[in-house]
Amino acid sequence: YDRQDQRLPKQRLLVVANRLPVSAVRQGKDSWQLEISVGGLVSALLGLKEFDARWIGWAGVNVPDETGQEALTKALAEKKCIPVFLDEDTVHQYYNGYCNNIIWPLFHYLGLPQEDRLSTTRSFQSQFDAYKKANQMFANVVHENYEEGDVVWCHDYHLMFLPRCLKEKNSNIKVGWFLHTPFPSSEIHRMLPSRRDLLESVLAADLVGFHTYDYARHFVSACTRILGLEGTPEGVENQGKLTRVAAFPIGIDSDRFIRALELPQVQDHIKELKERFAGRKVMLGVDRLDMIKGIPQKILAFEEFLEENPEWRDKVVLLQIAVPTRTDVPEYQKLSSQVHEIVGRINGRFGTLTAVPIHHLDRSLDFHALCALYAVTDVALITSLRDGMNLVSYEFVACQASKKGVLILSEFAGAAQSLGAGALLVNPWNIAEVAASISQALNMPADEREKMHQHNFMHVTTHTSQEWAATFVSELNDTIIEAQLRTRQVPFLPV
Ligand code: ADQ
Repeated sequence: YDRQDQRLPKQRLLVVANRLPVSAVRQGKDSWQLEISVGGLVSALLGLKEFDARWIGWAGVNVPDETGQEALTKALAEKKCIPVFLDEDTVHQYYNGYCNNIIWPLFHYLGLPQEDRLSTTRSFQSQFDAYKKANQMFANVVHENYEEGDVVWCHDYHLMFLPRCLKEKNSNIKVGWFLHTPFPSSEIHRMLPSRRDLLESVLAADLVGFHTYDYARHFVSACTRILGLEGTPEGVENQGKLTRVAAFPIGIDSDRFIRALELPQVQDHIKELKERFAGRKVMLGVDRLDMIKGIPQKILAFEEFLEENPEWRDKVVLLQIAVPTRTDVPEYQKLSSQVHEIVGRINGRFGTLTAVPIHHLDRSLDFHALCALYAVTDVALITSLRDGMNLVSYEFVACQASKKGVLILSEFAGAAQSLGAGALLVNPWNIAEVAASISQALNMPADEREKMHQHNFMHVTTHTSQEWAATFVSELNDTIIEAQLRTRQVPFLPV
């Protein structure tokens, strides 16, 4: 397949992810309103001009009736999206259960649920069954839409079973799988009751990708130790088949952020924010409200900083924007109350009649408001306890061309590997160390800030989401060519 030849039709790419990049709201019996949400993955794929990409995934709504399903399928087709319809019980057991309550915390080193061992063990099995069933439903939709020559790119921990489901029915399908979270040490992965099944299923893919070299290494050693397979510098060998394993660090569409800063409404917003916080340094945290983001630890470190540096108390403000997610899960409700309580205590302690040290917002900001906030920030504070990559750090850097603020970044975020040399790296569990870094960041001389910013800006603007997606898909294509060469190798070898 020669992708350079303009006369050939574009190669089709089927992107399979748990959620479609669309929010669907039912307007009537057979009418739907759709809105595309432009996240990192969507803009990455928009940049892949040489492929004809379509999405397969769940639309995030329960549509039990056939009329509704038909209408939604038709509406989504215009956006090149193909829905997988999951019923409520499957969503509960597969998505809330196995994905978010088991794999997500475990892959972020937060352990497995352990309230009641026996009932947990039983529910593990039923949730794992639902997980496999859901993955099979995704596979069915892929098979229905697959055309020879298509490349299938599966995303994330929700779909670890998918490569196997796809290959079982058609071994010629070219399958890649990419994990957006960390892949933990094999010592952590081996706690999972379904540890073998998941590894074997992922290995059915032709190419397996992670954000960092460390995650790739953990995956290979899990395959070596748990499955007894051979790891090679290229990947994992399993019964004569090589699954390529490599690191593909994601990026952002940096131009989209840089261009947004020029817009009049963003400029107005920047002006307002500057006036609002005149005379104070602005520190910023932007996270989904999730235990992995280390929000309580971050706020406690800020409190320690204020305690030890009274001269800064009325000269700095921390804006923490935490969009709530998974609000029906009790642990997330607990986290929300905990954060509110700490913020209230600190504001009560250090606030005055006219100003408080922490502004905490429980909501999402629109893209332009977010860009303006990034642009006026002096210090970004990212203290994830674990994070696959962390795109907020990249977005902050992209918006800092004039301010050249400081990035304080957790060493447990994947981004520490790419932006580490241009950031103050911290262990988020070490509150005193984070507090000291806040002080260092606020007092950093301009030339040092400039040097660190340049390093990061160069990285963020050259390692973009488009480049990430293009590299992954091109490597997936090469893998396939190599696999074909291997099968043909013997007859073609000169004697
Ligand atoms: P997330 O855990 O969601 O992604 P992150 O990479 O930081 O984490 O991306 C969050 C996105 O949501 C950013 O684009 C950010 O702008 C946006 N966002 C967060 N809070 C917001 C708010 N309050 N208002 C508006 N927008 C907000 C997962 C992994 C990461 C990995 C990505 C991509 O957990 O580690 O980097 O996938 O692979």
